[in-house]
Amino acid sequence: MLDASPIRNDWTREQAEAIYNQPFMDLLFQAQTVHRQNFDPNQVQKSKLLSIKTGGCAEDCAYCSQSARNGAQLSASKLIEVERVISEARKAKEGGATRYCMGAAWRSPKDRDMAALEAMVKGVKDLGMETCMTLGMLDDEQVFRLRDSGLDYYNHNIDTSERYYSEIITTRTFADRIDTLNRVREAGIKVCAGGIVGMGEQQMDRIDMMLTLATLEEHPDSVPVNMLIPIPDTPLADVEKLDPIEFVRTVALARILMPKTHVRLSAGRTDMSDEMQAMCFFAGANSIFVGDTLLTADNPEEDKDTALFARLGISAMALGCDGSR
Ligand code: SAM
Ligand code: DTB
Ligand code: SF4
Repeated sequence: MLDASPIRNDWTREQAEAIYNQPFMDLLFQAQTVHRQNFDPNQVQKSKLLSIKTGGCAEDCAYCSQSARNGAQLSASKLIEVERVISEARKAKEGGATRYCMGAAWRSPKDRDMAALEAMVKGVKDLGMETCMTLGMLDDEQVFRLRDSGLDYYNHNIDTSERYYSEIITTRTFADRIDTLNRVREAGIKVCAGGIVGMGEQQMDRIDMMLTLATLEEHPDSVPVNMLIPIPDTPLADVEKLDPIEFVRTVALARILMPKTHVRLSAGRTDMSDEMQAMCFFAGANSIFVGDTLLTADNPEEDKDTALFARLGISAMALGCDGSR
C-alpha cells in the first residue's frame, strides 16, 4: 500500500495509476483508512437537486437529455418561479437534505436571469440550507453576484479527461471548464467538480480526470462521481456498460487523492445494487443525492435510501458538521 499523506496537489500520473491498479482489497483498505482519518465513516451527507430550467440547452454534451442538439424528446421550459424553488427546498429540508442544488440547462446564464437566481439563493439560505447552483460557464460579474447573494457551492463538472473531452462535448473546451472553476474558487465560493464514468472512456481517462481535480491549486470541496445514465436518443444511449468494479476503483481513487473532499455517489444509483452502493461508501463516498428525481432522470425513492442507510447503520450528516473527527 502506498503512503497516504494528508493533502497533496502534486500527485503524479504514475502514483495515481499505481493507486488505482493495486489489488482491489488493498485499494479499498487504503481508501477506507484515508476516509476514517478524515470523516466519520458512518455518516453520509444528503443533497437534493432541482432543475430550475429544463431542456433546450445549446451545448452538445453527448450524455445529456437536455441538449437541444441530441434527439432526446425533452421539451424546453423557462426558468421556474422563485417561490416554487423555495417551497421545494423546504420539502427537501424536511426530508433531511442539508444542501439544495439548483441546476439549469444553460451554456451560461443570461444577465436578465441573475436577479431571480440571487433571490433563489437568498430564499433557500433563509431556510437554513446550504446552497449550490450549476448554471454552466460564468463570467466574473456573475460569479460576484452569486457570491454576494450567499451562494455556498458552485457545481461545474470536468466530466472526463482532457484527452477524451472532445469526444463528448464539442461546443466548449476542457480549458473553458477549468477557467470557470478557477473564477469560482478565486471569488471564495466552494467548488463542486467531478465527472461521469461509463461513457466509453478508457481507464486512463478515469485516472486522469481525478488527477486533474486533485492537482488543482485547491481540491474541490465536493467531487460528484456520476455513473452514466444512458438516455435514449443521445449519442451515448448504447454505450457499453462499465464494469462496476471500475466505478468503485474511481471512487476510491478520488478519496485517496482528495482526503478531505466530500465524494458524492451521484447519478446512476437506480441501477446499482445495495451491495455496490455499500462498496462505494466503503471506498470513501460520503454524499448522495436524495429524492426520486435528479435533474431529469430517476434516482432511488426516499424509502429505498432510508432502508439502505438502516441496513448499513449509516446516518445522515447534519448541517454544519462535515463529519470530520
Ligand atoms: N448545464 C450545466 C452544466 O453542464 O454545467 C448544469 C447542469 S448539467 C446536467 C450537470 C452535470 O450532470 C453534468 O456536468 C454531468 O456531469 C451530469 N450529467 C448530466 N447528464 C448525465 C447523465 N445522463 N448521466 C450521468 N451524469 C449526467
Ligand atoms: C452532478 O455531478 N450530478 C448531478 C449534479 N451534479 C447537477 C446531475 C446528474 C444529472 C443526471 C441526469 C439527469 O437528471 O438529467
Ligand atoms: Fe447543457 Fe449542461 Fe446538459 Fe451540457 S450537461 S447539454 S451544458 S444541461
